[in-house]
Amino acid sequence: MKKYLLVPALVGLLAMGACEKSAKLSDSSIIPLPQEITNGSGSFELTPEAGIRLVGSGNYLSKIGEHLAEKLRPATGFDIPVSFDSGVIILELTGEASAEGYEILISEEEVKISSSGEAGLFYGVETFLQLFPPLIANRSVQAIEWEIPTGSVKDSPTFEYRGSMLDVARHFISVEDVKYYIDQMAVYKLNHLHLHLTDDQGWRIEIKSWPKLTEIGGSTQVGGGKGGFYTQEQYKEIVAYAADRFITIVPEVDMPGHTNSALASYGELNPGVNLPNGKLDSVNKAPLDFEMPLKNPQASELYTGIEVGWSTFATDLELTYAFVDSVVREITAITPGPYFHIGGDESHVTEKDDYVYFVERVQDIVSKYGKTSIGWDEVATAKLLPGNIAQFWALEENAKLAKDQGNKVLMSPAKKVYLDMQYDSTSRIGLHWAAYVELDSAYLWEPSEYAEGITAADILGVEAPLWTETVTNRADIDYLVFPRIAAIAEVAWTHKDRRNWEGFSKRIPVHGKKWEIQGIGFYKSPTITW
Ligand code: TNX
Repeated sequence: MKKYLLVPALVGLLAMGACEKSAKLSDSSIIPLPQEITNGSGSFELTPEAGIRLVGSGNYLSKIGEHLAEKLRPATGFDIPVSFDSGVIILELTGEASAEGYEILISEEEVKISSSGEAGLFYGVETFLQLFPPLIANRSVQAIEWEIPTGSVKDSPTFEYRGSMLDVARHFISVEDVKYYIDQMAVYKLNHLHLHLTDDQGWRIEIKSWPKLTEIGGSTQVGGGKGGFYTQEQYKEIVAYAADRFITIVPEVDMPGHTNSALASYGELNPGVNLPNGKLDSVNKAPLDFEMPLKNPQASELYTGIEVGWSTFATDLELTYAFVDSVVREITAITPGPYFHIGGDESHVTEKDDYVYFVERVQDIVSKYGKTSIGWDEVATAKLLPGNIAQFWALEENAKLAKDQGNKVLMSPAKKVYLDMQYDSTSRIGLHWAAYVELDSAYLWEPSEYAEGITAADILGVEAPLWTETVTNRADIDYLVFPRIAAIAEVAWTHKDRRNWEGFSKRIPVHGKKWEIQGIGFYKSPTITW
């Protein structure tokens, strides 16, 4: 009798053993999916004795080591010292390049993450962190074994620009929440954060030579709340925080349309066709003397609604270009990244010729301050300077115009990557003018096949904007951004031949578990078995 009872128990034990053995590196829920994963046959266990050993030299090397240790310490409860002397987790910087590719080698004894660039090393660390069970995201000690499968990863991004945008103009987003967003972007290897700093409803960046922009223009937001703005010191703090995570800040001043907050602050910039109450007037058509302090003859009223396309700068006044020059000068002086975004969208009340003239002059100003302009796709109706970028969001013919001028396109098709689009008609916030964007839809597209005539060689990268007409707090951000940001990050990073929805849909629930642990209220898309 006993003999027979033993059999099922033995089978059970064997099955458990087999199950542990079969945990393969390639079954890990890494997002974005690495380009190459090779399985080993054992496992590496992180123990209380584990340390991080740095090899090489670079400004950020120690920070990368500390970043990894900080992520591992709370849930494991281990010390995880970071040093140049010893440790079973080796972070090796093999060059000084800005390379984003990396390799991970996991044996039973040690883990080696290497790259010729610090960004690559950082991404290797992010991938490594994703190999641990989701409990690693806990802030308190979890009594489990921290085992990961052996094997190797070889990875590099498909597109060099992988971004997201925060519209901090419609609703102001605090420095703290921007930093939180940067942390989330880093997990998914996004490397550009575009800040939409100005719009009709608010001006969110201190400009010392034009102080009323924030005094008046920064004083409200959609719905009439108190608004807010970043001082230049706070902006620098955001830039530095992002840089530590290999994220470049791309500042945007949207113009000549979407400018009511500036026009409410300095009426001198107002051609008089842009009052929210619909009144027309023709003041300021004559050139003004632009000695400070400025008179304020025709300031428009502050605006807290969500209509678009009704405001414009006076494009025929030299004052306007003196203004733009000061704004670009002050912002570029505190922006180390190569880009300055000039907006250019939905300027429906700017005459076509005036629009083209304006865009060309503003590009020259940006270039004078050593930066490359990015503009929403309409800017391609003007003559773009070499190297400038058109951000495709709506019109394929504009993307084509950019390509035909030899300029690159940044892909932000509203129907796929607009994070403010509702998931479906029941979504509690969001808009739906472009589409309802379910998680599978955000995943199932390929940048190099999306717009007629635009191939991989024409594409700088992919960016997912979060417009904030309906977004008022962090819970709203979480709900619209997660899980779509993970899908879009994979579209931007992982080569199309390696991507498929089935694989993604199996990996994303592990991320859901981590989000839950972190208190991120993500959208539980019904396309996924969470
Ligand atoms: C269009 S996309 C806009 C924004 C709005 C957004 C809302 C673009 C370049 N312009 O002004 O916030 O739609 O989805």
